[in-house]
Amino acid sequence: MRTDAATPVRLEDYRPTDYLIDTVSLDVRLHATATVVRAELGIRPNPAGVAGAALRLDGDELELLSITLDGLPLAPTAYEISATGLTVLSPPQRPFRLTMETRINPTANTKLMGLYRSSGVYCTQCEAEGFRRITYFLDRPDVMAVYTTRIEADAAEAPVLLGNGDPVESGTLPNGRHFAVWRDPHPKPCYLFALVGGKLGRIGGEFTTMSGRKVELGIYVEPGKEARAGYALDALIRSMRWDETAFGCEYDLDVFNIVAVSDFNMGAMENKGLNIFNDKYVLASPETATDADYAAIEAIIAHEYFHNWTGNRITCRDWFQLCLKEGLTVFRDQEFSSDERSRPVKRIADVRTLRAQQFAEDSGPLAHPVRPSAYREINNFYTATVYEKGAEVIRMLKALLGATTFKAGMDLYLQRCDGAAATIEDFLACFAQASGRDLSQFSLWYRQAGTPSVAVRTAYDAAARTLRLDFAQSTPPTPGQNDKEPVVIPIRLGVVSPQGEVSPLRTVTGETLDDGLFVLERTADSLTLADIPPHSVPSLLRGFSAPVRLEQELQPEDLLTLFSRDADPFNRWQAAQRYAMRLMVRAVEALRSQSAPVFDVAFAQALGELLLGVDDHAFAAQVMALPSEADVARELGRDIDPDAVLHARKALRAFVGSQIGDTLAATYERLANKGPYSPDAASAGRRALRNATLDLLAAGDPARGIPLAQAQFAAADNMTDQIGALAILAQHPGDAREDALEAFGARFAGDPLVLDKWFGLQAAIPEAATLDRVRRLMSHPAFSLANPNRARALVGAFAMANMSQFHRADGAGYAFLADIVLQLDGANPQLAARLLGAFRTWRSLEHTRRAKAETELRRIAARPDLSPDVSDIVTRSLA
Ligand code: B3K
Ligand code: ZN
Repeated sequence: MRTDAATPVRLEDYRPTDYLIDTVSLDVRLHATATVVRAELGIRPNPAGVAGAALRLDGDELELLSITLDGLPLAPTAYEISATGLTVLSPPQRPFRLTMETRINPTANTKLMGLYRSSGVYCTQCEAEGFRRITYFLDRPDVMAVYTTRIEADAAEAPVLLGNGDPVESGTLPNGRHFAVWRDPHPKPCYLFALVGGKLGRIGGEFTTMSGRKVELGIYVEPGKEARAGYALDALIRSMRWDETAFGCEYDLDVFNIVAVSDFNMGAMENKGLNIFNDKYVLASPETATDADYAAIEAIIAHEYFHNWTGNRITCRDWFQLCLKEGLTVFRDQEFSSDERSRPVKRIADVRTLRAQQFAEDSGPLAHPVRPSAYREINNFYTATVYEKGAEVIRMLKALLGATTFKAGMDLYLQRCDGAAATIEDFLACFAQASGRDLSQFSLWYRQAGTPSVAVRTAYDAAARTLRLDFAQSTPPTPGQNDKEPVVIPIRLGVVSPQGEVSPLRTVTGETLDDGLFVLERTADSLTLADIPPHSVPSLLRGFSAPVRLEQELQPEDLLTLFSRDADPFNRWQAAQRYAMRLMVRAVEALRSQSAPVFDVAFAQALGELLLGVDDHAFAAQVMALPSEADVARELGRDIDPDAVLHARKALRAFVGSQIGDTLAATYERLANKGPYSPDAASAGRRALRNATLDLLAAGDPARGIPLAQAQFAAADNMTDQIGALAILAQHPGDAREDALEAFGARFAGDPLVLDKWFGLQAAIPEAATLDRVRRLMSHPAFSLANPNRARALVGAFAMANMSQFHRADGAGYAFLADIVLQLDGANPQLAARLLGAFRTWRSLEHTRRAKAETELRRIAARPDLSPDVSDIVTRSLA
């Protein structure tokens, strides 16, 4: 079916279903190619629907074997089947039982939606619309039912059988088969359904909830990898405790299971009581996982667990409300990681991601509001905008209302909407009630796409000692939204004087700025502060208090003041980044006019001074990581020449590395490992800074840095140090690099998750030979395009983490990706559409590349029978 002509689903067209499904009883007889699913649905007319309407159930790639209504076979004239569903033409207008048997083929399911097999393990993925690939159903989140699942399988093939909820029965059957019955008492939408069957190893734990309920915890992994699941279990227990303390949310079943599988389209899935994870976000050991992996495991384990309240108990009325669960749950997992680790460092890392992913999305053809108003393929809306910007909107709400009122609003939401399929309006109403405020202008953040800019002009009156700040906001047009309204922007600010922080901040009219918060609501507004000493510098948007671009003219000396003295760590980091950005943008301009870039010694010295007095290693590591090529490209905005950006950044790194080489080398020595590896935040911070100093040292003085990297690579007892050294070596062509790559590839030949790092690192080498290297690696025995982790590690890294090579001037990078997308589309459209997203910035490139990118996008668009996923992305990209 061609779907580019299909009518989009629109938020404004929402209406309740004509029927409700209250109970679902499933009997799934697992078989590799012919699984039979018997579904008994307890259905009744919905009082809110149209009386007497036909009952249209969704279905996809199902083979119907039988259908009965209240136990009697349904006449062939009483129903119709199509490629997208089954319609019972005139269902009874009273409660009734519809029983259907369908046959499905899990082995042929390469889309990884519905029931499929991953390395022989049967597993499911139903969000957003996968349940219709298991049985005919009202596959939408506002239909909530109580599920009982009986799973039957060959006992040798699938000794472990898991379902949602609590186990109620199990037993053996003739012919080597066995069964298990699971019951989930909590009504849920079908996207939260899950089952697993396979040979799996288990580690277990126990958790006692705040009201004394004992919960049995299990983490299931590939047999033999149990020891690598310990950190995930620890993170789960900490998450459960934290959610009770921070949000009062208690777990509500006797069992909580997590299963790790190796073929998964995303990170993980919050199925009720049975989370299914990409094994990349469960398995960790010092030798195979980096500190960043440990942090990601902690965050994702927490995220999926937190969904139990924000997502599962309170679910979404329709998929337009996706941010209701995702934005809020990202906010919650970010808070958790901030409490478990360093809050400022977590904030810096999150803002880096937000800018890299969401700002990039928001400024291109795929821009959409946090709550979109129409979609052709919902799977394409699991985006940085829905997730990350969605979390920023919650954070702003907290900033505007204050922590206490925000808590009251959350409590009201968790109590009032519990058990409901809710909307953003329901959510905001709780905060409006708790605060007594009108949140209608605030709600614009959900409807209006695009990243607002806030331009600031400052004027100091030396005689009056006043500082006037003039703010003006504007949001650029985005697809379908040309005219923008002003949004509510919380700007946290301070003033850094030569004597230190000006506190408290007072306006000329005598008001104190509570918490240093200024709220910009109109297109333009101003603020005049009293008693400001001369040579003070305003520190704006502290902690990145709103997801906006700040345009503030700051001179190098102002940036140095903020960098060395700002009380807000985020803005200290931001000042250094801004300084580096200024230097790189000038370098790009210099390269454009064929002159050599000139840098500023003061900047390098400031970084050196930070290292001399450093106590927060993780923070310093964030400072040393200069803005990425993509950051620079976004700053330039248009007519981007990725080669110039690459060279400008290389040149600045080489300059800094050579200016402060001795300090870098001394810091590297001082931070050497003592004692065995531990993934805790402080140790991870030390390793991060040590690797960052070596990286800059090697950039400035390869003769000094490369041997150190080689030694570190050879001696490393943990993956962070090993891959850190390898990443440095990879930047420098030559034998040292090739030898290390070969040694690493041989050492981890049997460990696909580790090889992913190796694939990714090679795909990101910014050299013309990389595309051929990537092509070669595609025929490596460990590579398979069918596995999403492998595809993302190699092809994804090339397209998204190697700006200069994906955007090669000859267009070969674009052609390569387009071929892969077309090749993958038939098998796994979700993955194909994700990879295609790499084109999202194509319009901001210089004209030759722009034309080449367009040619490839048009080639994809012209292909008949594209999946809805790819068709949607390519159409919007070209619009
Ligand atoms: N809710 C899932 C994502 C499902 C994606 C479907 N295409 C994981 C998460 O956000 O927690
Ligand atoms: Zn989520």
